[in-house]
Amino acid sequence: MAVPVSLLLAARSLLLLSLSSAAAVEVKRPQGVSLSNRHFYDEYRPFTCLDGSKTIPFDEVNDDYCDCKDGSDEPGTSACPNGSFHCTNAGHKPQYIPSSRVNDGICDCCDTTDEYNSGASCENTCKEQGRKEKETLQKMAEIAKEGLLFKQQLIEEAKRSRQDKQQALTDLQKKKETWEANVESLKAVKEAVEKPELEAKEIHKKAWDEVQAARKLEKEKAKAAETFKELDDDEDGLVSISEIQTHPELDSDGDGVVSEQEAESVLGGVRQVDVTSFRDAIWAGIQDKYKSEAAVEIPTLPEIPAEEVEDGHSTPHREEWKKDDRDEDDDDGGGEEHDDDGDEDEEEEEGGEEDYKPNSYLPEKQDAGEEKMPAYDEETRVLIDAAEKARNEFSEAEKSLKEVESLIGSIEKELTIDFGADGEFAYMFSQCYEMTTNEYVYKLCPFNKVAQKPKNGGSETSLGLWGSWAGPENNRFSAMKYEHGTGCWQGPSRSTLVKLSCGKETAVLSTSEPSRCEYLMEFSTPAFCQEESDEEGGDHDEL
Ligand code: MAN
Repeated sequence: MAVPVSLLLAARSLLLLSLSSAAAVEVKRPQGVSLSNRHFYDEYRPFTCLDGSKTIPFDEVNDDYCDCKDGSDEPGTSACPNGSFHCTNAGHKPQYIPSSRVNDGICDCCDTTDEYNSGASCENTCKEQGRKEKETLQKMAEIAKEGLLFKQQLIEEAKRSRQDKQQALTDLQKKKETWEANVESLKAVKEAVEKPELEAKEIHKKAWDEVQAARKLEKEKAKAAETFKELDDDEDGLVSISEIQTHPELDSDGDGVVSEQEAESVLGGVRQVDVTSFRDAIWAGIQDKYKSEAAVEIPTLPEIPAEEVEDGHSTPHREEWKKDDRDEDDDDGGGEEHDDDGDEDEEEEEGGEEDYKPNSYLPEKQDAGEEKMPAYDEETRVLIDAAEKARNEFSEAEKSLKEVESLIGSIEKELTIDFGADGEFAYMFSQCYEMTTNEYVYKLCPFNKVAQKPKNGGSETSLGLWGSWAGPENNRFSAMKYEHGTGCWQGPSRSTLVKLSCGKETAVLSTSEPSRCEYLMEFSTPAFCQEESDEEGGDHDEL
């Protein structure tokens, strides 16, 4: 039956010891020498120090004078500072103690042999200690036995789960291919239906742009006609040179007066124009300069000292209006508006009259700029709906493909992790185990991360991400290393070494921080319970 190596070895040692110690009573050897070293101490020959450095007559062994550098000539006295005294400890474990403790009045060996000449009253406790140790070992052996049974189940489970995962991976690869094909064909469908959709939308938009352009033209015409009416002071249906001259802003040479020639030039070289010529040939040339006679003055303006206005220190409010107006002009591409917008023009000029009506003007201004494109016609709607549907189907397919790819990615990742010689550690993947100390809750999620969280609230600190197995070469799975956790202030990033032991339960047994930001965890798991192996046998009786 399989029992853990360590326990069997210990039990075997006990047995060997009781046998060897029984024999030791019979075999003559110097004080403090073990049975296996006895042959070095032959009373019929000179003694050679165990390090080979010197040979002395045998009667100088244990003569309370240190001859050998390695202390080997005085195993049974305290003469050599580096000597070792062997106690056989029959009934328990043999032991070496520093020979300085020999006959020092303190009982070190359970068989009392270290105090053979001190008069100390020592009691032989080897049997009792051996019994206790045996009990402990038996308990441990039982645990290991049960642990090993668990481990077998874990291995079986890991095998099954690995096969399931591999099967799932194969299925998912197939699904992925299907989704890839789906995505491709749905993309083609989408592109095919988006083309007529775009064309129809463009046609709709173009038609709307045309309507808007026509409306704008109408507005401009109306504005021209309105201006004509305003200029035609004598209402004879013609705008004449003298009527142009009443508008000093149309002066071109900067002398503040519109001369006859200037007025004639404004009128395109004639003395008077009718409404059609004005609208078609004159208005565009003067509309930027022209100030409507109905233009309003902004009420706050007169209160602003001239220097301030010049210095650019006028009130922001007014500046805002001016800016709005300029924006509006830009939007309109310099064109004029029909009647409704007349107020706006009035407002933008500073020399306006008292009929300034900001409240009636503002909403109209907004309405004019924000007229919405009418809804699509039925035919376009049908095309848009079809394209919309194709887009949805395409993006759903893309989503499904991404999901499948991410599943494949995580299964592949899991399959590459080293879960032990027989996959026995696989069961703890995607599990977490916690341990609470006075200050923190520690969390170990094997093959993933270690974290620490203050018990009384606060955020989690990473004590490392899964790095690698970190046991010695002949026992690699005895420790795990988690690295690159949260950086330690003025120090390295946090890391954790997890030492594994055999146990029936999977649990964190202890946590500590042996050096700042370097953590140590003891972790028990049945997966670490091991069977006896021949290489690990041997007599542990010696140095
Ligand atoms: C936190 C914890 C401790 C650590 C210190 C280092 O308080 O992570 O474990 O020693 O930071 O500053």
